[in-house]
Amino acid sequence: MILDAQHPLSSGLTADSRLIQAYQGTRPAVTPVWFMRQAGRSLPEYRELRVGTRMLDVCLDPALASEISLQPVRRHNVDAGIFFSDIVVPLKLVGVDVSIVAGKGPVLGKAVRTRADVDELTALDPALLDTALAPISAAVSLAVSQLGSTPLIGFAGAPFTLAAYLVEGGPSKDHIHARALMHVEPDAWAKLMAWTAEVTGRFLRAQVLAGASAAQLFDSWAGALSLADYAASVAPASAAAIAHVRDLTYTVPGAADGAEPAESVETWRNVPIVHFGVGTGELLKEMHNIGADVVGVDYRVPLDEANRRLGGAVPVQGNVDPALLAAPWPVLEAHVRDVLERGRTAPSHVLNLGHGVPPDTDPDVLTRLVNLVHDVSAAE
Ligand code: 1CP
Repeated sequence: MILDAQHPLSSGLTADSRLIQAYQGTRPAVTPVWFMRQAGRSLPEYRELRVGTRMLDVCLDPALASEISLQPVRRHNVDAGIFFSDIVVPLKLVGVDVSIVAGKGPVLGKAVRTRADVDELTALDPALLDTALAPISAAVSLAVSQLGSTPLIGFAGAPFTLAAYLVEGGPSKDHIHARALMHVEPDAWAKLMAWTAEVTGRFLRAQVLAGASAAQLFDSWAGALSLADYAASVAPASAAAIAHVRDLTYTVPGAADGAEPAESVETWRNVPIVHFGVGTGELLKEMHNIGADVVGVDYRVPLDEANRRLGGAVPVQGNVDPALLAAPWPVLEAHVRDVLERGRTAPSHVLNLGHGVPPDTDPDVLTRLVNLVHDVSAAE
């Protein structure tokens, strides 16, 4: 499907931005930078807005969700906004009993542990999201209208990471119940994954249609899986989730001018899709193969090695160790320069953290880091 003419990728507003260039595999003159979990926790202006509110209520309030998405862009001069929401929002909107407990994370009213539990959950009709996602679309449109030429990244949880919360009933270290269900009840597992892929895929598509210029799938807990289990029991559902945005295209404005007819086909682009996981060094190739354009790398695998594992042809995103944000500036600076250098081995690189911003991070360190990345990469 072609994005409508007002979409910032189609209108050309964000299509030439550093972020979209890098995601499309072209190295821009200056390396783009944004931070996972940049919206929220570490910003005093976020904590001020959040007083007396519940996380999921805020996610469903378009004015608040939009404002929080913009806060880090204003403050840090990052090259992208990420939409403020949570991976469990589409579960809530389709009727799952889930809340976000402060200091803990998503907690389910009832864990999905048996075949009967899966049948009960999957009886909730994902088509309900056609209307239930309206506040999400409204929040994205509002944020995009204020971001101008800075792209907004839409996101969703990958089916495994969502299933991990559904089956465990909340946060978990080893995801043992989810991994057990995969083998004890393979049919129920497949049904759960297919349902989750549809729910999360619709959430992602709604954000892109409302104006997000890129889409990131977070498989935060896929690092708990062996490569064999990932490939057989998880990757097909992640591919199904991504398929909800894989067909969305735009043309690069003006690029067809003067081009030979045969060249003009090259002006068509897919909305770029990023796939990120934690502890997924062994899975990088599979994570690319499910239909991603860009692979997000956590802090454990250096980018030159990640690039080698990916065959040298895939744009990478990452991977400053979030722990180093607390280190003395010269230590952090040396680390960031090293990440930039290793990132130069890949076709293109978007600098990010290897996981989210820790809540106690000094926001001024993030601003200084953005300037460093822009200055160092511009001088190369
Ligand atoms: O009260 C609060 O402020 C709650 C803290 C919080 C915030 C700010 C949660 C609860 N979610 C969010 C927002 C959020 N979640 C964003 C938008 C902000 C941004 O990135 O700038 C995004 C992209 C997410 C995605 C998310 N939620 C992931 C994937 C990314 C990752 O960090 O791995 C995961 C795993 C979640 C679940 C979740 N939601 C909240 C918490 C504390 C957690 C993790 C819990 C756990 O450890 O299992």
